[in-house]
Amino acid sequence: MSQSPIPVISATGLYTPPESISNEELVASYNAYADQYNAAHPGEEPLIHSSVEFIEKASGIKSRHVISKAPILDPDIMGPRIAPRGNDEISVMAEMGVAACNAALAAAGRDAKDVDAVLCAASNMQRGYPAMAVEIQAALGMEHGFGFDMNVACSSATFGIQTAADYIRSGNAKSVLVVSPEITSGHLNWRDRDSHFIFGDVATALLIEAKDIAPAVHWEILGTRLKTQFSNNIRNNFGFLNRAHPGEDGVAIEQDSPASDKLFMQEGRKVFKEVVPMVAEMIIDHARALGLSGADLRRMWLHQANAGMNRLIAQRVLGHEASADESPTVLDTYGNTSSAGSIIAFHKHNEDMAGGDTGLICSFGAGYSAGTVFVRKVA
Ligand code: CO8
Repeated sequence: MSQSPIPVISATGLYTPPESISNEELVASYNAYADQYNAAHPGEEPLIHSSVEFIEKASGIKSRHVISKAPILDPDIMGPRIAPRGNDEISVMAEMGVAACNAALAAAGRDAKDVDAVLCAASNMQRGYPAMAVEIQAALGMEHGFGFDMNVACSSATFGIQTAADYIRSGNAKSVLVVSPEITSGHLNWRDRDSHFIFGDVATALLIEAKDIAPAVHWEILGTRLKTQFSNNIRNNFGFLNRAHPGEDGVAIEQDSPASDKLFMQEGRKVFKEVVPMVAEMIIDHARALGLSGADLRRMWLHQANAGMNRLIAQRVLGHEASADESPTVLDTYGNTSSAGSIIAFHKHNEDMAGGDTGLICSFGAGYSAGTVFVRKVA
């Protein structure tokens, strides 16, 4: 009986927007807004200032990249402003995705014409249709195959990896791009003190291929596992039915209006408490099923939401406090980039590993959703 093809990660790609906002800049902007608001609303409960010290201590984030810096920092706007593009121009989200895909293709020495599928896996799509993935497929110059969008919030990329790996195993594709353009700045409420510091923009791409066509240096996918468990603790209520609600036009969303539930909102403390044990247990169970333990893991590329969550999860899995080498962070300069976070960590921190080293890519977030991808380097 012939064996099914083995899926591997052939290469990764990263697009980082050039502009970045430091905590100092972010807090100065929020505090100016709070002062303006308080002056305009005497007698109301005043808005309290945000603080650089709190942000760094609570999250580990020092700065974040964004695609439109000045309007985000303008207290009268506090959101990205992106010039509209015509239907014949590439969309912003596809453009970022294409940059990341091209970087992954170049790293693998693969021609886009030999790619069979594009999965655009991200927390927010710029539009409903045509699918972002199909636009990216065309912009890459692919001449065959298919693309579709998928959204599992912070776990979109790992869900994409398993989907791509299944296509490889079944013989439905030999070369698949999983691309995660995350424009989180568009859906973050920059006027919400509890969450205004969390997110950043970026795009990542993974090239998942059959081992027999992969470059000499690649990462064998030992196993993938996915989990979802419904929770309202991370949510936004933005959607195409908003305009069906009386009194709302579903388009303009003021960040301090009642419609701000159409932007990102969360019960951060509950998320922290519920997700840490869920993910640690999932990693340990999956490792055991693969005949692995924490001691076999050379490195964990964890979802980048919060440094404290990662510290606790890594400790439970490894049995000791993880070093920066065992569980690298990119939170300090990228913030939470949703599905892209663990992929940025993998992209930036894998070259020093040796053939035979084993690692774990792991995501967790809204849904709740979580994904584990165990990989072994072949070099
Ligand atoms: N500055 C100063 N003080 C502050 C600030 C601030 N900015 N914000 C809150 N505080 C104060 C609070 O008022 C509170 O004060 P008091 O004790 O007097 O009441 C105190 O600080 C503590 O507040 P919290 O309990 O909220 O603070 P925590 O220590 O819990 O830290 C975190 C907050 C960092 C949010 C933490 O709870 C956390 O990381 N939780 C998990 C978050 C997480 O991982 N979420 C995942 C969401 S991402 C995802 O799934 C993808 C969604 C799709 C992307 C959408 C794009 C927008």
